[in-house]
Amino acid sequence: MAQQITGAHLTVVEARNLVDSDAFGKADPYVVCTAGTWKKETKVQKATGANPMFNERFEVDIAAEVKEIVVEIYDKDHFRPDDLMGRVVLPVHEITGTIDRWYQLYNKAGAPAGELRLSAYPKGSIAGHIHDVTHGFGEHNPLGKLKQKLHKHKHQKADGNDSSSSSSDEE
Ligand SMILES: [Ca+2]
Repeated sequence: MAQQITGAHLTVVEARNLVDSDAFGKADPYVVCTAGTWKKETKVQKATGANPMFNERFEVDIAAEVKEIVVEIYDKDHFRPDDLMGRVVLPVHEITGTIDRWYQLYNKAGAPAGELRLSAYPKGSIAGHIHDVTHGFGEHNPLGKLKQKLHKHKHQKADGNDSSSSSSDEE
């Protein structure tokens, strides 16, 4: 049997069709990635509701006994525990080359709860690195930042919200 990879570059790209259950306006989604004792989370995308853009990349350490990366989206809440919006499990053995696709999310009850786009490739893979650069992923990539800006702008327009300043804190 092939040796398991010891690490991966994982980009949390964006989510769509999340079930927005925020009690006060739109949901404030953030993503938590766990692989055994390794754990990282994205920034909170405040009041972005059902279709947040994250575009954050992590270097995941994958210990020999770890067989899956658990990816969960939560809605940040200030006065009660954060709600789980959706969850997907990415088997480590599927990260053999470059993956870039939409994953079905499920809620606590096991019902479909929107989709999450993830991109991943094994640590040390050249093909994956080229993919990342050409697609503008990664926090240090200016193209990635620009994409995020354009996405935000588009959504503000669609919502009829033309205020360009930082949104008010509604939590
Ligand atoms: Ca919230």
